[in-house]
Amino acid sequence: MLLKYACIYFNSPKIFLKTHLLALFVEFFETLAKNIFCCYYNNMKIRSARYLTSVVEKDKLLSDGVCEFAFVGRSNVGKSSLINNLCGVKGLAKTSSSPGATKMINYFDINSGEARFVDLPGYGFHKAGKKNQKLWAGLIEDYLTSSKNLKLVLFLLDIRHKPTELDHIMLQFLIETKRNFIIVATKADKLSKGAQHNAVESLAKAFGISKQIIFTHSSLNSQGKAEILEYLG
Ligand SMILES: Nc1nc2c(ncn2[C@@H]2O[C@H](COP(=O)(O)OP(=O)(O)OP(=O)(O)O)[C@@H](O)[C@H]2O)c(=O)[nH]1
Ligand SMILES: [Mg+2]
Repeated sequence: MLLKYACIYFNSPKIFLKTHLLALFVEFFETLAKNIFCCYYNNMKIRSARYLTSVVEKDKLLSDGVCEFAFVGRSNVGKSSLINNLCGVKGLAKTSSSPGATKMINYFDINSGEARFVDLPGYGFHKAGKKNQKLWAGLIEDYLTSSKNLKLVLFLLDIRHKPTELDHIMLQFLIETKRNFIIVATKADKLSKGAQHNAVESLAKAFGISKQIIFTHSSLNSQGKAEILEYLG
């Protein structure tokens, strides 16, 4: 790039000025696009992460143009743990060994307004009671259908288990609502590398999707963290 500018400059200062101004112009609009449309990340480097707010009503969902990454999946699959691991902050999102820990839509600010992580309540937890399950399903659906700033859904599945009926319903929902998504196969530390490989093959087959959008992850040893962050970037 520098060499190109040098050649242009020595051949014609006027052309250089024009080219330089054009480059500045392009750079300005790229920065503007990055901030407004949140689609020009080069690399997601999480420098800071903090809890922002929690929401239980559709009309309180945030809609201020900051791009969002949402974490969905069954209760206890490891959504909040994944958020904590990606952010490198223990206890940022509340985790629990009993399913049903996340009962609201919890927003986390990334890099002071650059992006947001959205921790959604889990589905399929029968002990939550019918009323709560309905409330949570409604919240998840409201968020996934109405969020204008949702850039990517991280759809989590426990690497040890076959997708449930509800997981298949979620997959169909994401496809029908045309959401970009990746699959994160969680708790990878529970399986050997060979078994992980087989589990990813079976998952791709069961869902009819490419293995390229399936990431394995462990919040215990951070396996897959770098690859997921690179994809988010
Ligand atoms: N071994 C292992 N355990 C994990 C991993 N990720 C999460 N867990 C455990 O799984 C349990 C549930 O984790 P959470 O992160 O709270 O799961 P969640 O999906 O947010 O659950 P809900 O909020 O109830 O929907 C906790 O006991 C975690 O410590 C992992 O990668 N490896
Ligand atoms: Mg949770």
